[in-house]
Amino acid sequence: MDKNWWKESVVYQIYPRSFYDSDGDGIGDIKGITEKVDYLKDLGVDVVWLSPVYESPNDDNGYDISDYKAIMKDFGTMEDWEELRDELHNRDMKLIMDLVVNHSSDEHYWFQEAKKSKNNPYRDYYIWHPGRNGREPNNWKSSFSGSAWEYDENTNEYYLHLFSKKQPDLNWENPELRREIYDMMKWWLDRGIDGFRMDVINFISKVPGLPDGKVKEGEKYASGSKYFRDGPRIHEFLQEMNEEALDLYNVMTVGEMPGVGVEEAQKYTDPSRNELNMVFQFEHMDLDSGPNGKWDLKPLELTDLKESITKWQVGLNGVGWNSLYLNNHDQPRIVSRFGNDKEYRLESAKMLGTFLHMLQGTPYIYQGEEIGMTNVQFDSIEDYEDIETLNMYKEKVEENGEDPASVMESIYAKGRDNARTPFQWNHTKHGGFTTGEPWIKVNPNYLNINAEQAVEDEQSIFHYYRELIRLRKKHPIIVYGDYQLILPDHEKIYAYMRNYEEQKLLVVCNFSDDEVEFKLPQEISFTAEESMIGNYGYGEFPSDSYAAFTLKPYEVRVYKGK
Ligand code: TEU
Repeated sequence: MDKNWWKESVVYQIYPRSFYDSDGDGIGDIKGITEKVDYLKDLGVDVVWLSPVYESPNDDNGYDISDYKAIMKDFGTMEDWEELRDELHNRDMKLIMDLVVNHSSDEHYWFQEAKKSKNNPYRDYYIWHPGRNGREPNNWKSSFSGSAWEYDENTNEYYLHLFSKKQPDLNWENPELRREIYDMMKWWLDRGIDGFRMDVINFISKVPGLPDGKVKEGEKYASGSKYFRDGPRIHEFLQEMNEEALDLYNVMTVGEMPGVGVEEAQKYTDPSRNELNMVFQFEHMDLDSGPNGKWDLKPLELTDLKESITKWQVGLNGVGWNSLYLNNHDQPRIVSRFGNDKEYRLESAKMLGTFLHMLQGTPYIYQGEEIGMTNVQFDSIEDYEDIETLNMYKEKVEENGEDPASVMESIYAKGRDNARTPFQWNHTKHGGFTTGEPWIKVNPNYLNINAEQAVEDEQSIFHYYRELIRLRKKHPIIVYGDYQLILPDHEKIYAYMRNYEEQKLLVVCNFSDDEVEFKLPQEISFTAEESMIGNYGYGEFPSDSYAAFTLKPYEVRVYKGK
């Protein structure tokens, strides 16, 4: 397997709006991030991924871009951005930017022109269609509720928007549009960035004719994903993007790909195909979703997690490369989700971090994960800001007459604002995030859960994550070893081995609130030499008992041996 810097790195995702506000306007900004680069260096991460910082009307917090080459005024200036880049580079950290090119904002110049008339030169940069029997051109739904089409009165046609109506989809069939995107990418690459995270990049190629999807019983619109996910020209477009832009630079790429399967991901990440270094897949994030629409809840079955993770670990081994994540700005906080944020917050956060960082792939940490930030419950829907959450509430409660309390339960468990409450820096007002009024309320638990406390306390999740990152630098087996599941049917313990050259790692994770007996299956040959890390006083495990022991709630142990 080829060695690459991005395989050996740990990436830290920053959602700028919620990270640190340097000027007291209640909104996180770029200068705020620059003030915190030493905190990131101290944690030990190698790469920072910035969620969008471009000019945007903020219908979807920057994922609706109105100018790809300008910095959002709320976040600062291009000089601020250059300073951040330099401060990261001076500390040997890299910077990757979000590339959102499945859609733009409707306030982008291209769309402003496109909607002027049917023969405007920019018209074909977007996807326009006449209506069908006085209704939308097809039955696709938007990810953010309602139809995926919006009627434009002026030209008497509809435009496609897979997300909000302020996020019109770009028409990748148009070669001039593609050229503009590659030029824009080179413009950023020439400014010294180290790569891109590409938003919903497996949605950019749509099946010609945009056929209807199948409407589920009781629903108004259908998922059209069959006709735009991993579409007919996607691989061609990505290869072209490499030839025209990325190949000229030594950078990393990660494509966000809802619904992607492992076979398709093999193609996307096989280096000989020259498409992407890795993808964000969603299978493990969907295991606790029920069948009844958005954020329908279902408890996680550990055996499902094993099956899914194992499929990806084995499927990409030696073929492509995995990204590893349990959190991002769209997902609830993992300690509240697969862990226990009440009785075992520290233990379960450390166990989940170990589980993830010991797998094969590049780990991503989302801001606040390293201090064990949790989900939030605001009493009123008025306190929520996320467009997906607000649209979903409106559709379910106001249009379908569902019980508001049960809709709120879904939002508490799955809503995106769980990840977007301000970073908790210290125990002062608003968690030290801002001296003003924050754009979204701070989680009231900042008094106990904050970075200042975590940095001071040697037993904190923060210090534990530092150690996980340090270990990765020291032991190539963590990066390059292959993966082998053990105890596939156990409902509480997730255990696996890593193998590399003459070495082995044994990783044993208790995913439950109970004490559980672990016994190494007889057919597995392993002799422990040292205990590498653990969350109940590591280093103290008697080395002769590695093959059978009792795990405390959420305990994790990692042994290195032969
Ligand atoms: O997310 C795409 C995506 O997968 C989300 O729609 C996700 O499925 C959903 O939010 C889960 O509740 C990307 C960005 O990460 C997201 O923030 C943007 O809103 C979206 O694309 C549109 O750009």
